[in-house]
Amino acid sequence: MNLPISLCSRLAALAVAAGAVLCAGAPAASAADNWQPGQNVLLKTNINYAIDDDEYWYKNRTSINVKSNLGFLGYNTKSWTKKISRCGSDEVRAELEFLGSTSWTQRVVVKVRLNLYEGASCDTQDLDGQTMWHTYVLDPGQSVQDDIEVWNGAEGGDYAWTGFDIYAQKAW
Ligand SMILES: [Ca+2]
Ligand SMILES: [Ca+2]
Repeated sequence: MNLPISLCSRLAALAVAAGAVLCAGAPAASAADNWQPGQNVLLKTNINYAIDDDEYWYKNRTSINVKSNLGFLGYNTKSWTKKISRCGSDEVRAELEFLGSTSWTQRVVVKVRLNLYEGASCDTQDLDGQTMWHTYVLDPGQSVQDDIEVWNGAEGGDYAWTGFDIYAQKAW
């Protein structure tokens, strides 16, 4: 007997609800195929900070560029966190927080959020602002650019902006 729709289409329709389509011919992540066991990816970043310390009569802006290696990811290193912070006007600290991991499909997953601390000094632990996590998925060799901003949600008009890129350099 002939089915009105193919078995594949039926499976696909069912799978949509589960968030996956399993039929042959579906697009696959091919760029990650060359990431072999024992190979690592070195994540690098280039960050531009703009940090505003809101004083009574004026805003004092500090602009800083930071280039840094975030760490390796691969078959042996599955995850890490790294925080890179800079201070403006001796009392407002913008901290870009990175959470890197290797997915089960061997892709690089980087989550980024921006934290703003403001207090009596650059060492203050008074967290006055925090963004949601921004998630980026990369294959080896790929990069991404974005920017994130955060306000002091507790007091005053302090503000921080970061524009950054993240590069998943093949370490092989
Ligand atoms: Ca201030
Ligand atoms: Ca504060």
